[in-house]
Amino acid sequence: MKTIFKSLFAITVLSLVFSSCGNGGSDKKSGALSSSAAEKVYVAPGEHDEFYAFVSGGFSGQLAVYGLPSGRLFKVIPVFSVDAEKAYGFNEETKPMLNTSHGFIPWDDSHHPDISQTAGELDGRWVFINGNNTPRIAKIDLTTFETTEIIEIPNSAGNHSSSFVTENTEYVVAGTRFSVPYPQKDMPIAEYKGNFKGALTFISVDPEDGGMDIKFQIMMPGFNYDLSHPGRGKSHGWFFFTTYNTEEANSLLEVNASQNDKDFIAAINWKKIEEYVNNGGGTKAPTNYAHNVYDEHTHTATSTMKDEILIVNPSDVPGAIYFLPTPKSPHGCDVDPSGEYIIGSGKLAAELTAHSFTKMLAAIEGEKFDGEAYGIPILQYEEILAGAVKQPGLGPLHTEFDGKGNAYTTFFISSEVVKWKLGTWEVIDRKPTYYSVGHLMIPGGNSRKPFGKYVLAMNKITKDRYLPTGPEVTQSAQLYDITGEKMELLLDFPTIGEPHYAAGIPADIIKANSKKFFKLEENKHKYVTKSEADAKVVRDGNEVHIYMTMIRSHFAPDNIEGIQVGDEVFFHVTNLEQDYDVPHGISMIGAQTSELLIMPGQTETFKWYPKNVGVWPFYCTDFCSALHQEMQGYVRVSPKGSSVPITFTLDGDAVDAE
Ligand code: K7E
Ligand code: CUA
Repeated sequence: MKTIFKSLFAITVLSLVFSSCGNGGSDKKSGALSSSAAEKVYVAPGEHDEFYAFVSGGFSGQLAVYGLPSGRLFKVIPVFSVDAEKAYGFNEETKPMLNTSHGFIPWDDSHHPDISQTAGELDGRWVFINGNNTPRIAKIDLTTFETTEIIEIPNSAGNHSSSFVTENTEYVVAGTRFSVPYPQKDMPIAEYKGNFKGALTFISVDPEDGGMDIKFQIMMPGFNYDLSHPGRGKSHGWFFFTTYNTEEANSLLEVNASQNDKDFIAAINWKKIEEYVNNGGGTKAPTNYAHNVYDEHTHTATSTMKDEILIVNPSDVPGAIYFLPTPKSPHGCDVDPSGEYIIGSGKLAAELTAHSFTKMLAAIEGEKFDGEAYGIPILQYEEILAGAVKQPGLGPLHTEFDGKGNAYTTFFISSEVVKWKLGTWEVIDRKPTYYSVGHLMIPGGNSRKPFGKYVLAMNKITKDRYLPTGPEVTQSAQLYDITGEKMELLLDFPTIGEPHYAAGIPADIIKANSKKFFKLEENKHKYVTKSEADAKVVRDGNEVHIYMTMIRSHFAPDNIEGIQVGDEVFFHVTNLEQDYDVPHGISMIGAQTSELLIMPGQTETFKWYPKNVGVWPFYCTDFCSALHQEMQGYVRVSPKGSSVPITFTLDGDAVDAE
């Protein structure tokens, strides 16, 4: 987004962009903090943070887990991108997680994590996140902190107005940023207008196991659908999506998509559409998308291709979809905890617009329409407007809420967080960010019950804030105390990739459920080895399967002979430990994968193609005990067709393969 905004605003507010990006000097000195700020973020050795923050990795495709208020990084959870540290996408078990209708896609751009809710409050079961580029939604299990499901979104392109949950996690919702031909076909791009479609996808979530399934997809007019949020409380049952490019331009959008004085927020009565669909409504259409599920007991993912989807056209369900005119290419779309106010952040607008849900319903009832777009009624702006925050800053992007009647909005161009009051629309405070802030996050700020103690601002530019690291410098988060009338900057900390959005939650909701290890007796992996006595090596043509175990501080088997150049060697490795925090790793010289990092009770597999005759070592990659350096083994590789039989050593004794 950095690029988009730079070019977008360069036209009109070049000087502001530069002054806001800052270059040290007085701005930097204003960052000097009182010692009380240091105390507020200091988490003593051995103490735990009060909150988890799940911060998206943006172009890293991952999700990083930090503690707040300390800003300490605990884990990077691999989601849409392969991760050599954890073997995600490298071992045979997780490769299916990255399967799509375009084949194996080892990367994506992850933007918006959202934590599951029950009755509008965070329940800490799962966190969902979108992959923008090859449209996908992932689910991370918050007992294991592992990605356990990825569903591809067909008919979508630039899956950006995603992935936000309704207040009982009935649905996780995904909207397309780019409209595309539907169905996809070879056609002139110049014929975009009126012919492309924007798909909004409602993915049901099983309340028991969290299983995702595309329930229906609404084929909207060919606008860009930028961000979205569910209604909550009184507006539960509705979903709101910002749109831009209602001009339906297909070239030089920075000019051509900034023509209309107002674009729209699309208000979708999903309950009404759900009812329609449950009664047999909608049209089944052929499609092709991947649904990938990781099973914690087999420790293995499977990928299933789906070939059908239920399509709903807006005209099929009259009275379910309306357009709320909203000034100037709105980006963020945020709903306050009461569900009454729908905030649209017009990137080019002088004020911040708040629509009233109550007035929206009245306007629908009274048919206060101002024409229509592709058959969808446009409500009269004045009839639905709750109020506007006047001259709040430049380039508003995103808003969060503290649950005490205040809202906090980020301003990309003027690089600040502005606190304002819901209902009176007055600005209460503003604090600079360093620099060019995108999203901000208050733990639970996306639910009916925010925990309004801190706000975390996520910044795009950090020049001069940290030690230089060549042309690429880190992006950054900044933590503010929001317990008082005025915000107080407490902390800067660097982030992984580009942090777009984040989701925060009190640690107490999650930490008691955090899994400590996998039970070996529950391990149903196809190639599990549950004891050293069962370890073996089996040749099947040119495939060799090594059933291996690991425990402090040895592998079984450790020496293996009878492998030949040209074999396809599978290492199926089970960690026999049944204790917290005792992973072992394994790496093999010349293997074209990463190492594997295997948790206690877990089995993982990698393939090795021996190319050269000789005796080749493997070793444990995780310093697991005082004798970690002794945790090693050898594979003897003979020429193709050699008569050396398969043998291996178990517990120091040579064993012949049966
Ligand atoms: Cu504003 Cu992708 Cu939510 Cu980035 S988006 S900032
Ligand atoms: Cu096992 Cu080091």
